[in-house]
Formats: sequence, structure tokens, C-alpha cells
Amino acid sequence: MARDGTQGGTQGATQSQASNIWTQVESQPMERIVWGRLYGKNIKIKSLDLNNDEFKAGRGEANDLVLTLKDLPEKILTRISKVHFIIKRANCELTNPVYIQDLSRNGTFVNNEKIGTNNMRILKNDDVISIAHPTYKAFVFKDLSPNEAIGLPEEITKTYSVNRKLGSGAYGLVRLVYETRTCQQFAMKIVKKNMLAGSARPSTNLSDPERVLNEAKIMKNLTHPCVVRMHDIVDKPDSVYMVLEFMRGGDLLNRIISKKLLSEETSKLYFYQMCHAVKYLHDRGITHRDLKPDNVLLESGDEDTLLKVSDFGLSKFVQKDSVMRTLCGTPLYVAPEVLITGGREAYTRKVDIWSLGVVLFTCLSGTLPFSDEYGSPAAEQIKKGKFAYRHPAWKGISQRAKLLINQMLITDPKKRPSIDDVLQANWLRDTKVLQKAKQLMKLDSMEIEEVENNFLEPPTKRSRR
Ligand code: 3AM
Repeated sequence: MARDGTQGGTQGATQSQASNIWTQVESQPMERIVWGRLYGKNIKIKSLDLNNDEFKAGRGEANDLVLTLKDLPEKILTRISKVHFIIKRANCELTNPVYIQDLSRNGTFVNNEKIGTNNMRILKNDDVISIAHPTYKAFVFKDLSPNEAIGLPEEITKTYSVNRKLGSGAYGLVRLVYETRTCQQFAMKIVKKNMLAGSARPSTNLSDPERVLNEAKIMKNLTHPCVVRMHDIVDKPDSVYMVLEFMRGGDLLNRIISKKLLSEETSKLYFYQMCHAVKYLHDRGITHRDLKPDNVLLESGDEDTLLKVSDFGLSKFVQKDSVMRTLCGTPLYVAPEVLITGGREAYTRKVDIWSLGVVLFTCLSGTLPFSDEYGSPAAEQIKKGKFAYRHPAWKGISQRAKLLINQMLITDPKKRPSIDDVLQANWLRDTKVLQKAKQLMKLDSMEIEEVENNFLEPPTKRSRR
């Protein structure tokens, strides 16, 4: 398994270079990087360079900017606190966000909004800082880091500070953003509508803004520990901007690639959570349609981690047949019925079961069940449901796991199990893994008891191969 743009192991080299630089720096005074600037507005100050981790302003002598009668009128000065506000940028690094903290009694305001004593918010380029009173506009802040917000819609730039690139997928770019008011981190996914479809034809859904809005509302209302929370969505003619919960652990594809394959226990822990997410979506009439390890995100770098399914409902915003087309050819996780109909027909939620089966196969072996490398075109193998347990790792994997995969990869969707059937599979009757999942998902004990009790019931009739 490989993916374009994987990172090489250069960290060690960088670290040793860094320590050399450090020894040199000790003997010479380091030139300070100016990362921001304050321009005086009502205040009688032309400009101030920000080149420390912290910049304090107020009446007190110890501040970087000591405010006096030379700078502002007496009636304002009397309302200024000893330390009125602090502006911070960790390690002066341009990739870090800029925070402003209000320490005043009478208020620090950004673009007329009061920050609130001891509260912080993110400071963005061109933000206006008022002190003591919202109408006393003292400074304009200039961020000297490259402007990442160019070309983004105002709905995004007025609410979020746009930060570094987190990665890029088949749909487009993902950036780290900070909600300025709350300082909360999110991942913003920019989905170019026409890129996948390979044509300039806009999505048919676009002609119906009410429908788009409705879809967005549904997606924003979904709440499940294993479903990536959609915080915000902005729909524009060319792109959709999705502001998603930020997942530090990266995606499942990278995890599989870096580990080569996952142990049966870890695969089960992850698969169980994915099934919970899919059940939640299916119970609400939502089919994911594009389940694959790239769309499964991990909360942390730990092996036992919470995971969340992402990108559900995306197909409602981009071209209807976009799931069918990927930039690299055959969609390897797609169900045969989708390939057979060319992605033009409505299909059932069983397409997700197939994809989950392919994902499970990939986790356990680090290989794909269907691939052009196996002698015939992958699409033909998928349509026939032809796959084999080739990799040596399969020798050590339980029959129960293989039985479940066999069932999920049945070509006839009617015979393929439902998500409820999958959740009752023998392979998932595993108290140890269930307990771990319970802790990670923070499901209350009642919910998990319900799941466990289901196991006591006789297994439902399941279609066999
Ligand atoms: O390009 P790579 O594989 O490093 O992990 C995702 C992938 O990273 C990341 O963006 C890239 C394209 O999908 N990503 C997607 N959604 C994310 C999220 N909600 C995310 N990273 C963090 N949180």
C-alpha cells in the first residue's frame, strides 16, 4: 500500500541540524524575527514591531509598551489597566496563531467585540484593537506571516484564522483553522466541485440552494463519537468549505501504511467504531457512499484511539457521480453495483457494507482485496467479487474475521448483511475490545449494555456465500 506524498523520515536529520544551529546561536546574538506589527490609529504611535513571544501593553512600567499621556488622552489613560492586554505568538513562529489576551478592567476590543477579562481570542491580519472603550480604536494589527486566507470566502475569513495546510486529498486541500472567538482548532476542507467530475458542469444540486442548505443542516446536526463533527459549511459555486472537528492522529490510510498492517485486535477496535458510525448514519437514512481509510480519521497517535468517519454526505455537494471517479483511476473501495450502473443509479446503504469489508481487509493485511496488480482489471474483480487471502498475514488471522469479510463482500447487495447484522457478527463478540471501545467512545454504560445484550440473543438469519 502506498500513497502519494508520504513523508520521509527526515526528522532525525532536522533535529541534529537544529542542535548545530543552537550552538552557533549561543555565541552570536540572534536576530529577532518580526512576526507582526501594530499600527497606531487613534493612539499617537506610528508603528511597533512584534518580535517577542509576548508583547504587553498597559500603564505599568514593566510593559513592552508603556502607555502615557504622550500617547493618548487623559480620559482614556485613566481607564487603562496596569497590564491592559498581551499579544502572544508561541516561539515567534509564523506558523503559530497569534493570541490576544484581555487583562483589563475596562475592556480590550477586537473589531468592536469585547474579549472579556482574562479571555483570549485569535488576532487576525487587519484586526482593529480598541482599548478602554470600543470606539477608542487604538491599533491595527498586521500579521507578517504569509496570508493563507487569499481567495477564501468572507464567511470563512471573518470567523476563522486560516493556518497551515494539514494535507490534501482527492477532493482538495485541508487547512488548520482557528475560530477567532473561541481559539478552537478545526480542519477546513476545501472541496473543489468540478475537480473530480473533470468538467466545468456544476453540480445539479447547486441549482437548488434550499436543498444544499437543508443537507448542510442535517450534517451539522449529526452527533456521534465516531462521526466527525461538521462545525460549519459554506457552499459556493466552485467549492464547498467544510469546517470539521480537528483530528490530530491523521487518517487510517497513513496509519496502515506506517504500520504495514494492523493487528487483529486493533483492526477490530477500529472496525467496531466504524460500524457504530455507519449504523448511526444508516439509522438516519444517510448513506456514506465513499467509505475508505482516507475518510477515517484518528483522534491521536496512540494505537488505542477513538476514530471518526468523515466525508459522509459530501456526494450531495459535489457531482452525483463523483464517488465513481477518483484522480487515480478505479475506486477500489466501491461496491460492484455502483460500478455496474456507472454510479448513475440510486443504490442502497449496502454499498457502505461492501466498502467497510474492503477497509477491514486492508486493515488486517495491509493489502487491497481488489487491485489491478492481481492480473485483471480491479473493476472486473470487484464486479465478480473475486478476491483471495494471498498475504502471509492471513495465516494468523481468525476464521471469524475472514467469514465476516466473505459476507460483506457478497456481490448481491440483497444478500449482503446490514450494519445491524455486521455488528452482531461472531468476530465482534469480544468483551475486551468492546470495553476499550466503550471507554474511547464514552458511551454511557446503558448504551453499551444494550449492545452487549444484543449478543445474547440468537444470531439473526444471515445470508451465506
Ligand atoms: O495528506 P495527509 O494524508 O497527511 O489526514 C488527512 C489527510 O492528511 C487530513 O487532510 C488530508 C487530506 O484528507 N485531514 C482531513 N480531515 C482532517 C481533520 N478533520 C484532517 N486532519 C485533521 N482533522
